[in-house]
Amino acid sequence: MLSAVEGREVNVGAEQVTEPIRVLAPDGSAVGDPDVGLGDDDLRGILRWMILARRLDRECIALQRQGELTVYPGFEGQEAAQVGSALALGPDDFVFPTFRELAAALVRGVDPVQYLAYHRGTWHGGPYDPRATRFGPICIPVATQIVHAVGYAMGLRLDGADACSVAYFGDGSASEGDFHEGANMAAVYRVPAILFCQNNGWAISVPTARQTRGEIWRRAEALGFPGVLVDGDDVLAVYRATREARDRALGGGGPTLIEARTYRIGAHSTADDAGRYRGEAEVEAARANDPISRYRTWLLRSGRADPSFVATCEAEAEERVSQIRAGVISQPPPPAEWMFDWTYADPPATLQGQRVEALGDG
Ligand SMILES: Cc1ncc(C[n+]2csc(CCOP(=O)(O)OP(=O)(O)O)c2C)c(N)n1
Ligand SMILES: [Mg+2]
Repeated sequence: MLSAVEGREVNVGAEQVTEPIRVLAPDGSAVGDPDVGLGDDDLRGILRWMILARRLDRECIALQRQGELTVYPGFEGQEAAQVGSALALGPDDFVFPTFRELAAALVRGVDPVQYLAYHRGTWHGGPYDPRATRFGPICIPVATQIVHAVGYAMGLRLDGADACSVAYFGDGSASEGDFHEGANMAAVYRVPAILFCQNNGWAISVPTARQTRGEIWRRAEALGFPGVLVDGDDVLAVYRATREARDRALGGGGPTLIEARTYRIGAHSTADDAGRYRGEAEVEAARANDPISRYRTWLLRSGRADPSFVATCEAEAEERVSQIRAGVISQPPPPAEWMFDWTYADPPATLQGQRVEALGDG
């Protein structure tokens, strides 16, 4: 039976209507047990991470507008989903991200300057060492990282390792064959994997309601493993759901599908104009549901932090982000000959011609 981990069901049908599991209501009041097994220092640390993540995200958008990054996919509004899930992992767990998990990367200890080399176009693919922080390369082809995460988890199981893998993906990615194939393999081989879907309601301009008729978290039951629906803007609920999924994975209980329902305030990326397909009213509603204010309100009201702590976090974020900014803009462009290197052992004549034209060196 999956009932212990299901969301509270209020209606089932074509609409996405199940009430997600929640610890904190949008106004910051506790509606579930806020004891997720963390001490006060760690609870304050969650806010520190979310404030830093948002500050960095906004800086990245500014950097792109200033011509310092080529394109950048923002995540404002998704800080709780990313920070809460990443903090629930152990050091040996391996994360397989999409292209939007900069907040999770920060938590894992990835150097943001190296990470952003990808978006600056100074390196392609693996600007950081995935083994150092156990955070895989930025993955652009949607849903392919799910297959990688499941394969990695099969390896973990064969090795008898005390770790799990996590695949992040979006609601749109859940329509890809890779999701279905990966999720089924994860179930059949009972691998220690967490399939973590951030459902922001949109896949670029396609709303979730036109993407799928059912609810994503429910698909797990059909494949024979637990699915959980969690409020993705409630960092404590996300942390708890991910922790439980991890405990299950490490205990031999196999995979878990987590659907974290959230909303992204900004456009799909700096190359997108969301005003062409979504109304301002839903964005305003999401602003009122902000994950950082929700958590900050709870921390302050419960006496675990005071306003000076919040001010310190903001000042620290400002300082760290200005260092990151300096690191990013000091990266020189890569040598122009890289455009021609490493693709062909014997470059065709057309490419040779272009090389001579660009570099003058044949
Ligand atoms: C295989 C593949 N098809 C299409 C694209 C183009 N594309 C990039 S992001 C995206 C939508 C992804 O939506 P979702 O999974 O909900 O993630 P979100 O962008 O909302 O975080 C698409 C179709 C791609 N990157 N890879
Ligand atoms: Mg989406």
